[in-house]
Amino acid sequence: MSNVISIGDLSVGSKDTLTKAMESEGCSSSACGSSDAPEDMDPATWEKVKDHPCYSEEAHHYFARMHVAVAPACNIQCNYCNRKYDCANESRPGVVSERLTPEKAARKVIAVANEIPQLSVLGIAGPGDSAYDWKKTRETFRLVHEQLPDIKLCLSTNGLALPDHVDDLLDMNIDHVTLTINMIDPEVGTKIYPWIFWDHKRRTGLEASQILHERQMQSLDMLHERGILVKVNSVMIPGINDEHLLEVNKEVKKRGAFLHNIMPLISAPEHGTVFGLEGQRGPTAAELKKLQDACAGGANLMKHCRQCRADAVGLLGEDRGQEFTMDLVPDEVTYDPSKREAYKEWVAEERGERRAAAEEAKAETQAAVAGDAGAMLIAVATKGGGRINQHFGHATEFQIFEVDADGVRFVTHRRCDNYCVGGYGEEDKLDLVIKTLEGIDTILVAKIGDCPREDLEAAGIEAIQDYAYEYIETAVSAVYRAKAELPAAEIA
Ligand code: CLF
Ligand code: SF4
Repeated sequence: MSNVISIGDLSVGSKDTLTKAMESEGCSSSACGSSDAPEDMDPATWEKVKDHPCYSEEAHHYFARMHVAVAPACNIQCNYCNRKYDCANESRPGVVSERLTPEKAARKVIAVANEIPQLSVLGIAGPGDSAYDWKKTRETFRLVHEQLPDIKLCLSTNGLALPDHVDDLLDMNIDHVTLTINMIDPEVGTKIYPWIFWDHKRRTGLEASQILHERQMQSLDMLHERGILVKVNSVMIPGINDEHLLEVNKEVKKRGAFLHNIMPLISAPEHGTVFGLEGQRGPTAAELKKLQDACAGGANLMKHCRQCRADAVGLLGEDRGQEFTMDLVPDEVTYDPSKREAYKEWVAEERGERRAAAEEAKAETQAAVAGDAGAMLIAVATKGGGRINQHFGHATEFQIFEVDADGVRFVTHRRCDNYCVGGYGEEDKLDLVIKTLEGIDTILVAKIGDCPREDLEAAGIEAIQDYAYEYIETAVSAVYRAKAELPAAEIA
C-alpha cells in the first residue's frame, strides 16, 4: 500500500511532509475546534464521533464531509426555505447546483474519496427531506455502504417521516441523525410552518404544527432508544422562537440529544422565502451568543456549524463542490482507500501531539497567572490541522478563540470576503474584514503584507505572524501570556 497522500493538489509522504503540506499554501482547508476529547465521553461514543466533523469540534480540524443532493422532495414547508433558488456562491441548507440519482451520487462519492483524504462522512441533507424521499436516500446509502464501507453515513431530516424508517437506519449501521426542531410549542410552530403533508393530506395551522411536533419528539425518542446519536438543529428566528429555543434546548437534552446546534436564520428578500420577503431578520452575532450562553447547563451546543449547502464537499469551512460536478466525474471510478487510510494514521498521531501541546500551553499559562487575569478573545487564520497556517489575504473566515488560565476554547467562526483577489488587495474588502473582527484586537496569521497590517493597526487590531504554523492552542496561549504581561514560566 502506498503511503503517499494527496491533499488538494499536493502529494506528500511521511508525517513531516504531510504536516508541511497542511502548512503550505496549496492545501485548501479550514477548521476550528474546542473541547471535546475521549475523556469527555464513553469509548463507544468517542469511537462514533472522533472522525465526524460535525459531532466533534476537534475532528473538524481534520475531517471533511460531503453531501449528495439525491432527495429533492419535502413533506413540509418552512418559511425560511426556497429550494428553487440556486446560486453557486450561496451557502445555506436546501440550496444545490445539481440533483443526482443514487447511482450518480455513489460514483461522485468514490471520486471525492479518491481525491480528498480528509473525507470521512457522507451526509444526505436534501435538498428536500431525506427521510421523506426515503427510497432515494436508502438506495444511495446502500450503494455507498457496499462500495465504501469505511465512510460514515449521516442523515439530516425534519423528522416528520423518520419514525417509519428508524429500523432501516439500524440495518445500515447509521449512527448519526440530525433532526431540525425549531419548536416544542405548536403555537410557535404556526409562525414557522404554513403547512405539512401528512397521511395523504395537506394540513395547515395548529394541526400541522402539532403533528410535526409529535413526530419530531417520537423520532428523537426512537433514535435515542436505539443508540443512534442525535444532533438537533434549530434555526433561531428573532421574535418568533428565539427565547423559546431555551426550552427546546432543555427538552432535547432530557430526551437524550447528543448535541444542539442553534443556527442563525439566513434571510434576504432575493432568496424568495416567506421570511425573506416579509423582512424577517436573522439574529445578530451578539444575540446568538447570548442565547448560547443562556443554554449553559442544557444540551451540549455545537458552535462550529457552517450551514452547508445540500451538495457541499470538503472541510466545513470550505466548499469544493465545484471541483466535483458530474461533468468532471469519470464514467467509471474505482475506489482506492489507501490515501484515506494513510491520512487517518497521520491524524491519529497528529491530534495526540496537538492535545499534548495544548495541555503544556495551559500548564504554562496557569503557572504564570497570578490571580485572575481575565479572558481574552483572539482571532486565528487557519486552513486545517489545528494550526495557524492561513495567509491573512486568503482567509475566508477567522476562528475566534477565548483564552484564560483554564485553557483555550473555540468560540465561533466569523466569515469574511477574500481580501486578496488575484494577488491584489482591495481596500473595501479590507474594511469588511475589519468589521468582521469587531471586538477583537489580536489576530494570528501565517503571513500578512505590510499594507494590510498597517491598516489593521490603525483600526486597533494587531496582526501577529510570529506563530506561523504553530498549533493554535500553543500560539494563543503564548500571546495571552504576553498580552496579560505574564512571564513565561518554567514547567517542572
Ligand atoms: Fe452533513 Fe449535517 Fe451530517 Fe454534518 S452537515 S448531514 S451532520 S455530515 Fe454539519 Fe453542515 Fe452544520 Fe449540518 S456543518 S449544516 S451540522
Ligand atoms: Fe426546506 Fe428542509 Fe424545511 Fe423542507 S424541511 S421546507 S427542505 S428547510
